[in-house]
Amino acid sequence: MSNQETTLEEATHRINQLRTDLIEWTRQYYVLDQPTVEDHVYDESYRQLTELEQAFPSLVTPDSPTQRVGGQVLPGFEKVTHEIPMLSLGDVFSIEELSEFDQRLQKSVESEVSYNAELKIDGLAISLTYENGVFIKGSTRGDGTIGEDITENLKTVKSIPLTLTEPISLEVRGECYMPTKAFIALNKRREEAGEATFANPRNAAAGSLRQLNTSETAQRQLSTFIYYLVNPEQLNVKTQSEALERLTKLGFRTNNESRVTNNMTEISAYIAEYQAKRHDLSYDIDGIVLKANLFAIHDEVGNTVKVPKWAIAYKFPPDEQETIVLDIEWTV
Ligand code: NMN
Repeated sequence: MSNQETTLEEATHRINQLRTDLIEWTRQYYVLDQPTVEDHVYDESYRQLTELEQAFPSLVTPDSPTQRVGGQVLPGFEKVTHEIPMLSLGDVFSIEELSEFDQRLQKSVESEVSYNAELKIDGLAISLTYENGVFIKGSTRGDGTIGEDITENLKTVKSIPLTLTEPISLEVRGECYMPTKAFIALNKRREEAGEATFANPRNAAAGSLRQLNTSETAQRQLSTFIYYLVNPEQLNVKTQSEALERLTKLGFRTNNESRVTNNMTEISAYIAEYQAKRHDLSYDIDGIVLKANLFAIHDEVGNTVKVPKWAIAYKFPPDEQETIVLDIEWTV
């Protein structure tokens, strides 16, 4: 397309079409892990959009796919107050302790409790705020009450939608992490450049999110799993498993390994399954999380000062690979 001959009207039309396609392809690729077009098709549309936006700068919008590359140099990170605190989770290290937690909860609500069992992703907790479907603020957990504004860094993370599929206002929380492959590649690049390597993907993700130059964050290939809807009544969902489905439809990446469990036998089976599979996953996990599936139970039992009473984390014991490393260190 020759830009000299392209009118503003034609450019607007073509840009809208390219953005619609690119946003949907990005969602399929980064959110659903199911690309529907080949890379060269995506790359060609991206190139056309970049060229048109260069020729018509007045048509560049903050939610354009081309704005994901970062480029801002931030003076620092402003503080953000979490109106609803970002609590951490209580944790246990054995099935017995988990069973005690379950019995306590069942007793306090006087009914049988089903749990949504989820993987505990080893990353950093983040909070995302949308206004009328547009991403306006992203922050770290910090001390739970006050975190840091990392909006510009999070805009470069491709699995975070800049616009939702519906124009609604909401806050969600989840985990930002570095996939194993990206972590290995990053450390290799750093080693070759004579730079210090990161000890684990979690540290690498933390360092990547706190870059003042956002184009550095953009290169780190971070990803996300969203696992919490702050006001579920807003979307009229009654359970955590329903909330996750709704979040996926809104455009968020959710983890598809979660499962509703109805008793300790099913919970133990889930734990055993993922303890065995953990090194086959493309990201690090350090345990599983159980959340009472019914939101009515969350409201009924509430939180302690620090942790919710309706959820618990079960941490995996050191596995064989780690044990081997420990043994080697021990004998050296
Ligand atoms: O930096 P971005 O634009 O996300 O692209 C990185 C790589 O990912 C490129 O090689 C691109 O082709 C690929 N990609 C492919 C699709 C697709 O639908 N095939 C979507 C997004 C990115």
